[in-house]
Amino acid sequence: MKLEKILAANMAEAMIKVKNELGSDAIILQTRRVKRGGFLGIGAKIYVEVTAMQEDVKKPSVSLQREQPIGQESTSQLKMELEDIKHTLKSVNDKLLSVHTSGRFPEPFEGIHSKLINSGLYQSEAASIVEGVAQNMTPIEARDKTRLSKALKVRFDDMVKTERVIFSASQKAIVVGPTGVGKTTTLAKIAAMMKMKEKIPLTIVTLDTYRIAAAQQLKTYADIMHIPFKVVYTPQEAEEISSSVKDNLIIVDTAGRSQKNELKITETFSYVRSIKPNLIFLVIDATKKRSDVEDVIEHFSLMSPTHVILTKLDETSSLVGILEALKNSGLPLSFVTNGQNVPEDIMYADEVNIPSLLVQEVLK
Ligand SMILES: Nc1nc2c(ncn2[C@@H]2O[C@H](COP(=O)(O)OP(=O)(O)OP(=O)(O)O)[C@@H](O)[C@H]2O)c(=O)[nH]1
Ligand SMILES: [Mg+2]
Repeated sequence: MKLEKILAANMAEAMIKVKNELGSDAIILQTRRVKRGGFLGIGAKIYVEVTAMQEDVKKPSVSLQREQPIGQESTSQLKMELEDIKHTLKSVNDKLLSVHTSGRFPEPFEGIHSKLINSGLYQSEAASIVEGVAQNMTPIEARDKTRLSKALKVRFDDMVKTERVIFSASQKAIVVGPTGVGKTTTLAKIAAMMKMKEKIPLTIVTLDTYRIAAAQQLKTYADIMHIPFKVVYTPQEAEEISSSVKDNLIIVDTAGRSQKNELKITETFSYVRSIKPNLIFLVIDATKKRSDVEDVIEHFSLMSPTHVILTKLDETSSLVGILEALKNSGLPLSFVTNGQNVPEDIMYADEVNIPSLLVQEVLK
């Protein structure tokens, strides 16, 4: 650093000297008036003293003089910026770790994919749902549960097909299905609904003569509700009743048939044919495995069901697979039941937000 003090008689002269000695880009650091010469202060002359330095060393030097405090500020500012950068790097790293996965999809999509499979979907069905969701959001966005729920719900909306059945006095409805799924109980619930809420005149018929207790169970319900009740023993009797009961909704109960017993299913079918029902409800127990439900749908297709009733929703925590099976069957869901109480534990399927139930199942 070339720093010089230049003494001159006045400022103009000082400037010329500075320029000559340090160049035209020299920086003036200080000017002051000083006394020089004389003796004991007598006869001294006033000069101008200029402290200047050459331009190339100006900045460090100036900053040393003037910017000491600013330098301290810069250090703490630098520290803060460094902290910021560290923080940002950490969160980027966290996010990268969160999207890292050994599965087919990044998390949280992989988790949903597994849940869907646990809930009864096949690999390809689960993947198609997850792909649909992942098309519209990033894995990071999917960490927002509300957003993810909405996207999943859109997929489940497509899965559920409901249809409200409008009963009338000219119809004949029959319930069929495997043993113990809730046919008789559900029939009693529907009968109560039609009689008390819809005020439709009706007759209850049972074809279940294999167990005395079965007919008795239904008769008890019919008696309590003051509904005519008939037991049918042969397909001919079934045909007679079907044609003789006029201006009444006829609701027919059948004996439970294992989906594995085709002979018995065919036997029930002969009764069903003679009644000529316009509504055939296949009753499916929601606590069963999807593969069982598919079996039931396949074997009871002989009866050409028009609708499905899903029972025991209160006892299941896994509906996704069953609803996919229903979707594939093309059969609309008409009612769901959610308890043993007659008549209250039944709802029209379109009254229940089934897609939301499915979302809960997957995100719980
Ligand atoms: N938790 C629960 N239990 C139900 C529901 N519906 C029916 N049940 C019960 O399931 C059992 C069988 O019901 P039923 O109505 O006798 O079944 P079913 O299909 O007529 O049986 P079978 O005539 O023997 O083939 C009974 O204990 C009912 O109370 C339901 O929605 N939830
Ligand atoms: Mg029964």
